[in-house]
Amino acid sequence: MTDTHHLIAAFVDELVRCGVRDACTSPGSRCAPIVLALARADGVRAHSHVDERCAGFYALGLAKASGRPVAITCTSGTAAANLAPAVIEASEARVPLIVLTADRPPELRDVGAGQTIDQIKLYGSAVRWFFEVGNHEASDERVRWIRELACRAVAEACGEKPGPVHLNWPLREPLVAAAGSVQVSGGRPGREPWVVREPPEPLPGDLARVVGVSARGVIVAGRSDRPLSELPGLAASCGYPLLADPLSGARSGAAAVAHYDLLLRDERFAREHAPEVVIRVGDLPTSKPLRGWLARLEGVRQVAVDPQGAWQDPDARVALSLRADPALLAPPPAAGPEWLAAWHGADERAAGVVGETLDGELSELGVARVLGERLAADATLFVASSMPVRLIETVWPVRDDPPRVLSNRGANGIDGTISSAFGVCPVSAGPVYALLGDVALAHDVGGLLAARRLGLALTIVLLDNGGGGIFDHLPIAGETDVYEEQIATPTGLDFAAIARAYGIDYLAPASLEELSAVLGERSSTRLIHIRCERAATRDMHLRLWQRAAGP
Ligand SMILES: Cc1ncc(C[n+]2csc(CCOP(=O)(O)OP(=O)(O)O)c2C)c(N)n1
Repeated sequence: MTDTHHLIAAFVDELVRCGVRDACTSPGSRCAPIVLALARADGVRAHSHVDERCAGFYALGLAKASGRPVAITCTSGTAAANLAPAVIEASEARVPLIVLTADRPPELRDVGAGQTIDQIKLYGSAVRWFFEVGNHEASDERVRWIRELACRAVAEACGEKPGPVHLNWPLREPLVAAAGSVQVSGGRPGREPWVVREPPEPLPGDLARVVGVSARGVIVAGRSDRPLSELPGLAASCGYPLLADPLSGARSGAAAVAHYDLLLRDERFAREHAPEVVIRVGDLPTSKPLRGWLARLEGVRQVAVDPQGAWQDPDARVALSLRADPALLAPPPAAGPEWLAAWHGADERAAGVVGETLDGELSELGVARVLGERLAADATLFVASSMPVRLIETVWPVRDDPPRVLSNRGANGIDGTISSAFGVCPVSAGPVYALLGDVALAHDVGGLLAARRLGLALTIVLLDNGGGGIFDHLPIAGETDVYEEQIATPTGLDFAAIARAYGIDYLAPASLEELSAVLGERSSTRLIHIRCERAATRDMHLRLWQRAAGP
């Protein structure tokens, strides 16, 4: 047992005082001092993972769902490199992670010692702050310093632009301290943090000042750090149609228009319903027709609202970047009622087209629709990049009590979806679901280990269409000599056997009714296997788009 163990124990104690409640660990020898401290600390749940890549994505899910920073540790070498995908997603999606990598001390670097790589600034510009911790004696002075370091790590991760921070810890032997031999020293009375950094004040935004006169406006809402639950009220009060991606948590209320993705495929509708002003809140929605429409609007004032003033403008159309909290917006002057009524009339017709086209069939769109109708208000759906995120955007209805929807849409990777969905489970009161494709499941199949090892209850809805269905909609699908093997990449996996291997329940409903009937149950993790054909899915999309685009 060394001074290092005392210092790490003080550091972890300080993380707890600063609001950290969960930590992810993975096995190793070099990281043992940090793993021991996290696993033995009061007030921290240590979630153990075999694979660091899974651990990173699990931590991401935990942090997204809890709204708290999550600590994560791993051993030296490629273990630390395996956290990179989750660190990058956390940076893009602005999620606070505190990454604590174990490293060899300086005398063992660059001299052929085992499991040693250059870990200095390993994650490059993806972290808000990097710090090489060094080795220190556990004097009162250094205990004070390490407590302040922990506060700073949390403050940087939860700062104006939240994101990951990286602390690299050179650790010398002995790496093990017996239970009860480490004292947690220092610390302010009453479990106060050593340093409190006031969070940035939420800024109000006055849309009345920005818009000025009564105008035909629309509000466009995408993924945000927290559900944009105030927007439906704001949109209703000014009569602006609310075009809200389910990821925004705002597809709700009297002004919401559910089927904008379909409506804006009709060029005439898009032209005739061009607004005079656009208020954009959060990330841009995924919908290609909506993005294209926003990009084409000429002479229309577009205002981007973001608490951190983030640039969400790939087409350079934003005229005003309003740094404001979406919860503190004063509405613009109301538009005339005929404006919203025109959108609603079209939305109702589009809902009819969706109903006719889906026709109660067990299809990818049908499954997405059932989830949108049936998931309870306290449920969370973790939705994969690729088609699942687009399916729900296309067919989810407007609901007064929508379930929470999360996704890894910062960097749009298909990796880590299972692990992130599992990370949501321990911090959610309601049931948790994942919706993903077969390639995404194959990518993170190791994430299934969390079900049994951590005793979690996740309902995985697998849309198994034999490869990456999204590519069937792209020009690459025409390159038939290479397409199937190199791009669509059907995996040929036996998912029932995979479920058995990981000790999770397996169901294969034969109809949407059977699917609906099992959605409510949950006591353990289960895989709901929906078999579908890529060609049939593509045809259904084409039918839907053609009908929506009108004669
Ligand atoms: C980590 C990562 N690798 C590759 C891609 C490119 N990619 C986008 S979608 C996709 C295929 C996904 O297939 P599947 O999960 O079966 O979903 P589907 O397209 O059928 O909805 C791939 C490989 C990505 N987004 N992220």
